[in-house]
Amino acid sequence: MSRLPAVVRGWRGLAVCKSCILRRFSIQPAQQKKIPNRYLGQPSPFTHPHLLKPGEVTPGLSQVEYSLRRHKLMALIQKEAQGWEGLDHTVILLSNPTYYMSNDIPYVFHQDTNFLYLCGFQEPDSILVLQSLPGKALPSHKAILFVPRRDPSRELWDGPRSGTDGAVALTGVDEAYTIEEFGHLVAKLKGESNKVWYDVTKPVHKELHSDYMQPLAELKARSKNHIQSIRHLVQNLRLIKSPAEIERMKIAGRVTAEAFVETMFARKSPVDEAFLYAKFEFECRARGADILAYPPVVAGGNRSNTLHYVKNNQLIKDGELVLLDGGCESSCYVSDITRTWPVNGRFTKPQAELYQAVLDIQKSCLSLCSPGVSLENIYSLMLSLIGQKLKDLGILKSSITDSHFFKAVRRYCPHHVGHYLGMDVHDTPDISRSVPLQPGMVITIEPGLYIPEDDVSAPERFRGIGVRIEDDVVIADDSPLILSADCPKEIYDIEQICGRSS
Ligand SMILES: [Mn+2]
Repeated sequence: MSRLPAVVRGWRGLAVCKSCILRRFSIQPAQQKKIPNRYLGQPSPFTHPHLLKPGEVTPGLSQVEYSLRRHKLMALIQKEAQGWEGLDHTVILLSNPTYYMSNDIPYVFHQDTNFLYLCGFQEPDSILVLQSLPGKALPSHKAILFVPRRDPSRELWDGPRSGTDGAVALTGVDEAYTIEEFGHLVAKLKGESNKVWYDVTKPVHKELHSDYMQPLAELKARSKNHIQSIRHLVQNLRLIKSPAEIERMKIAGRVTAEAFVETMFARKSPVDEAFLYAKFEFECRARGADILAYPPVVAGGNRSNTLHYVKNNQLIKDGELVLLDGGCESSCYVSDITRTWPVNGRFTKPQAELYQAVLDIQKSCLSLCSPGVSLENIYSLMLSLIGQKLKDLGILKSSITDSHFFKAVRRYCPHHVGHYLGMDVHDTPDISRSVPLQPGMVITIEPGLYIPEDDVSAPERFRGIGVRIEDDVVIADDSPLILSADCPKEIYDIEQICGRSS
């Protein structure tokens, strides 16, 4: 707190920063409540000082940052709510439940990212409520968490819970109650003067939804004051990353890039895809990643032409390429990188030709990553470039007519050039790819060429080869920042690494 500029006391225990340019949003929580001297349901600066600094809710992200996010959301609601003056606004977000692998055996818990984005609370079966204040204009609001109550008999099995005091002290929300008390709040929201913002169509916690929110939604649907979705507003905020978020994404990118280098170097052919999978995961986690961000694709030979190949259980033969599409999650932010390399350390001539073609296209696409250009724009460029390369390589006839051109190109690259990246791999999925890129957006650029072995129309020497090269890119005013820059992709560099004897 001491690093922050001078503050004056503001409304409701929040302090208003006088000197900040973003004065409208420049708030910071009141004096931080003391974190209980015990283990909470997630790392705290007290129990995990190697992960969190004082004032941080999750590694690298402070209570101030989370508070700012909530205020920005309420400011967006203020804009959307014009014409409904006089209503009280309540935002409700559910956490994820615990999912079970089999009877009594839970999967590792992973929090819903919209919920996490707005409060950083990492326990299941919780609810975040943002409530406008009577007589005060938005974005003024109160942030409340409903959390699992402390229960020694459950904590014996599942580990400590934060409880209401821990939740408030750790996250900096204004108030916390046990989840059983949520019903009292719902009862107050039934009135016509209450506007509720909640995702009825995609509830993330089925039980909490059917117990509390479904009946409320049905009641509201019969009135003129329907429940309004909140998802698109949260995604609009999540689309532009803050400097602190970019720092987390740099870590995820660097960790993954290093894991790729280790995996390329690890073992020569013949090698089991499962070994490379395990090696990649080990190297990510050994560097502090929490989990892999998704089941990686580790595809040798022709299997790289199956875009979502995740069985990863075949032997890769000498002379084959392996395509590894993998990423990790580190402190709530993910990476998503793809590299393709020869398991024996040497590209064959056709492999090198196809690889170089994809690399050239990928670099052209990267050079377009600047404000004002959209992912759709880059996709169009990618399709044209792929078409030209396919002609140069003799895979497409140069006489192909325009009407068949893009259909043929899409056969050899059926996926888009990229997607938004952040807390989720396919981040902010409801945001159109036609939106002009802005500084702070993070995207992937991942052109590929896939020539299945049974494609008799392609020259025989290319059949069974699939190549994708994927980098993670932060859009900036000047040149873009490549988060995966430490991951080699030039043929020479890859052969140097893969060709070294381990
Ligand atoms: Mn991707």
